[in-house]
Amino acid sequence: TIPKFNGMSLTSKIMLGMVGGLVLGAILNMTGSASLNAWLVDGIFYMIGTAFVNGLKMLVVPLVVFSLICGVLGIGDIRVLGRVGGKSFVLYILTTAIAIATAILLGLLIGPGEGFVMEGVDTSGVTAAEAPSVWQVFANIVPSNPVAALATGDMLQIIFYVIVVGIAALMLGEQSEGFAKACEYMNDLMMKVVSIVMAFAPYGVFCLIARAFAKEGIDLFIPVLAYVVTLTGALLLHLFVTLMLILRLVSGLNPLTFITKIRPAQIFAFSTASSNATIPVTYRCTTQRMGVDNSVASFTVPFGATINMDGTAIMQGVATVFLANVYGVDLGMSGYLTVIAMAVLASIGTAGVPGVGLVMLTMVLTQVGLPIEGIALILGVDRLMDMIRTAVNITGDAVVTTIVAKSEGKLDHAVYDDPDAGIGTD
Ligand code: DAS
Repeated sequence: TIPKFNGMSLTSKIMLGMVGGLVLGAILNMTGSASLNAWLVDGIFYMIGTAFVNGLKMLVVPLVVFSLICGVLGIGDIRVLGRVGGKSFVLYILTTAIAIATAILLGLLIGPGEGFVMEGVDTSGVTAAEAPSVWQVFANIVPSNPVAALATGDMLQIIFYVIVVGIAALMLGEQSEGFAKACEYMNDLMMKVVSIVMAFAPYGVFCLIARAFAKEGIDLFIPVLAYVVTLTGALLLHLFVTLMLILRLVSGLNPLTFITKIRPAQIFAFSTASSNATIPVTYRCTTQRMGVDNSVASFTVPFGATINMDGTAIMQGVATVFLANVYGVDLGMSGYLTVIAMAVLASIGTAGVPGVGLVMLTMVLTQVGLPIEGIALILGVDRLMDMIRTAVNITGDAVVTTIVAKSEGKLDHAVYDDPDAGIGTD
């Protein structure tokens, strides 16, 4: 969990940073002198804001490597991996792709940020990166040089290589004990690094927002509200309609029972904004309240917390549409298809800790040629959005867990249908 400083939680410090930056930026926009802006806005605020954004990018590669290795090693028996892993992997990817497609459609429908083009930002250099052909994308998934992939942060290749290494480690059986322990430790270490960087978020947010509003003025806030409304709408749509429809159609189970029994895990996910921290609650909800057998949940729940992030993918879809509108860049169909592919793969690599979805967003934006500075506009509201999307993330994990258990004959219907099953274990 994020450390608390002098009583104020990090969440409230980030909110304070956002509001403070907004107010100061607006004042500087109305009254600031050229020299003041030169050394304050384009000096100190630029330096701290950029350093913070670099700090976020610094987390991506090591975080993905170790959280994903732990996800694969957590499997145990390779045969189990094949069947349960295969089913859950397909369902996780499918639900995430549906999530991001819904998000982009809703974003294009509502058009957050439209009509507001960031003045003074030279978008001539911002052209959507030419989406490579799908054959290239899949051929290039295999890294010719894994060290280069790590160095350049080529996420597709890193994810592929890490999964292969994980399977190899499983094949070595007991010999991999030490390796698995080391990966567990490195994973925990990386989570700590995330929390160190997130501790600077209030200051980074303050400087990024102050600079953005000093340059653009208060009317920048209006389109951000449109972003929040669009994103929240897309998240709720996925949570209460899409996921429940999939559960009903694929497994025939009663969605109302499910949504009642998963609530404790959703509340915990919302308050911690961390899928990883919620794993024990998601695990207990699916096993003791819904009757999923341990042999399935023990893999699909942590695996889902590692690779399945429907809420995060939705944020990345809406944020990309929003920033494309704000920077006046027309991504076109190929651009949005690239976003869907990258967001699905980025959500695979996002570890379930607070705020990392934003870190992955930098990768999606870079891929489509949008300036990552645009993140400043949504950073202030991201903490609240993170809490909502994390609840969506773990709901997606639980839906797939239940579907896979049912398909493997590993779901106890008596428990699922018993309204009082497992009460008191949450
Ligand atoms: N908060 C992350 C999670 O735990 C996801 C995100 O940051 O988008 O799911």
